[in-house]
Amino acid sequence: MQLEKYTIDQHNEGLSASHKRKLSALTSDIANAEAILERLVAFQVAIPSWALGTGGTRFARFAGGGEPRSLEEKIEDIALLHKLNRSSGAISLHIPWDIPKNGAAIKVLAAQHGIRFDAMNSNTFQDQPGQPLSYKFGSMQHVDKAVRRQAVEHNIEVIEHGMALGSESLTVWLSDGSCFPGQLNFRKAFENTLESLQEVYSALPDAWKMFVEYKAFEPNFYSTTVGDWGQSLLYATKLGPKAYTLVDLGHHLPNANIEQIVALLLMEGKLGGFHFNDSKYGDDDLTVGSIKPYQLFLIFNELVEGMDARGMNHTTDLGWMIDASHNVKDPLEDLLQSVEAIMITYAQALLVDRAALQAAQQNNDVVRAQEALQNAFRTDVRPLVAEARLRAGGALDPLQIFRKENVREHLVKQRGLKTIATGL
Ligand code: PSV
Ligand code: MN
Ligand code: MN
Repeated sequence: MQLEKYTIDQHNEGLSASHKRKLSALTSDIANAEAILERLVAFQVAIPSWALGTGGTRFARFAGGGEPRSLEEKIEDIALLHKLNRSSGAISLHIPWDIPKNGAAIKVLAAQHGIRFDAMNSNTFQDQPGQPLSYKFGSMQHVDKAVRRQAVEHNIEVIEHGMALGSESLTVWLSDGSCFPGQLNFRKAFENTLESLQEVYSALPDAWKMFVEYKAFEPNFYSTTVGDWGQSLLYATKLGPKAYTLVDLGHHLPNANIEQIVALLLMEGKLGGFHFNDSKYGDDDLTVGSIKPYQLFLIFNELVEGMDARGMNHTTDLGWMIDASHNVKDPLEDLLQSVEAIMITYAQALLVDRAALQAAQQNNDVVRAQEALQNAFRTDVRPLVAEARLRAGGALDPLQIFRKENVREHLVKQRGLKTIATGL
């Protein structure tokens, strides 16, 4: 579906007066508004190829209409998001859910829409049709070297697909672990996994990074072989300078202090990137910022502080990816909400009065420290985020235009009512 530039311009004109009013009320109180705007315009979040269709639970999947039926259509959907918000200029692919049959052509198609390829994801947590050996009892941790070899070879293939697309990172998430005490020798499982990861690491091209994603539980419910940030950091440290930890917000035990994890990984130079989502109970993969927006703010606060302390580039030095997908919303509307939540939170973190916070910390002034954070968190920065979108050529209110232009209805007409997106 084509969304013409003049449609966006018209929409922006309609909202212009009220936007200007809100923006000037907000920026009159902010000293560094222009610097924040510049950073917001530059910031890009990768859309996961598996989030463009309705997700399911283990009980049911209620497919929506007009879902993308191919990788090409997924890229078209992301192009639409990017046209509206100008902050979704990247895609993260899952192999083999979204195998590019012709990598060069896919790369060109994506580039036409200003979309680049962020981390490639391998998949050794499912058996694929025709696969010789099963991952029922793990992949890289497996007691049988032949299974481990198969998992390593798959990862190397994923790297090759990524090279054709211009990606420069590989995310390895392993579901390996055990369901019952005694099932696994923890040390041997770790050593096997490390050896397998080392083999993949040695196949990484020079400019590439490897992200080791951890997860506390599920699908294994007694132990997970990359179960927390400590274990991920251990692997990443042993692997070498191209290996980093990837933080998925839904992968912790309840109430974990994720912002502290982020601060320490950054300090060690070992934070690789993010899978953004939100959760109330476990790995719920809900819309970013929908459940615990203050936690997200505290994470971004550490990110901004830690990246600035290390002189890192906010946009390019970490992998910013969404990993959310669920049952009841239009996936594209949901992704617009997730990206908006990330931009709002990033803007709030940029707004924190760092000097006031540092002074409060130095003087053990707990009340002022809390105020410094909450002043920023309680500021409605939406006009700033909208202004950044406007300056980048996007829409002041992406969701409004999505509904007004009947985007989903057009997609249903084009692709049909009963569509099943590839992937999950
Ligand atoms: C696992 O829960 C995970 O977070 C990993 O990132 C996977 O690649 C993704 O979800 C999709 O299942
Ligand atoms: Mn994830
Ligand atoms: Mn997950």
